[in-house]
Amino acid sequence: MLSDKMQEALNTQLNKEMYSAYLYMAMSAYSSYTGLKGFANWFMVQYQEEMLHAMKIYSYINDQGGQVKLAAIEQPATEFESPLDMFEKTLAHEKFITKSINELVDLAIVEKDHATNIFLQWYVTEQIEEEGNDNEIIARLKLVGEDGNGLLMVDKELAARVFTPPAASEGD
Ligand code: OFO
Repeated sequence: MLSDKMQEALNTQLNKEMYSAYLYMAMSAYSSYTGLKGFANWFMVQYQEEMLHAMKIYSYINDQGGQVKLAAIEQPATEFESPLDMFEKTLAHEKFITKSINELVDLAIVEKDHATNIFLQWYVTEQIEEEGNDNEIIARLKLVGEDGNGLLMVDKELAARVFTPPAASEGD
C-alpha cells in the first residue's frame, strides 16, 4: 500500500522518466538529421530504456493498488550544438534523475515503506550505470575534439548499441 505522498512522488518520477524518454528521442531525431546514424541509434536505445523505467513505475503503482496519474510531458530542445553538447546535457539530466531517485528513497525510509524502498534499489543501481556510460562517451568525445574522422569512429561504435529487454523476473 502506498501513502498519498508516496503515490504522488512516484507519479512525479513516472513523468520525469517519460520526459527522459522524450529528451533522448529528441536527441536521436537531431542526430539523424545531422547524419550521425550511430548517435541516433544510441539515443533511440536510451529512449527505450527510459520507457522501461517509466513502465516499471507504472506497473508498481498499479501493483500496490495505487492510482497512476499522467501529467503533461515537457517539450525537450529540438536542436543541439554538437554530439558533445548532447552527452553533456544527458549527463546533467541523469544527475538530476539520480538526485530525484535518492529523494524518493529518503521518503520511503521516512515513511518506513520497505516495499518501495526495495523497488527503488533497482533505480539506484541503474543510475550508476547510466552516469558511467555518459562519462565514458564524454571522455571519448573530448579526445576526438574537432576531428571529423574520430567523430565518425565514435558514431560507428554507438551504432552497435542494442536494447536488451530485461529478463521477465527483473522487467516488471
Ligand atoms: Fe536515464 O534513467 Fe531513467 O531517467
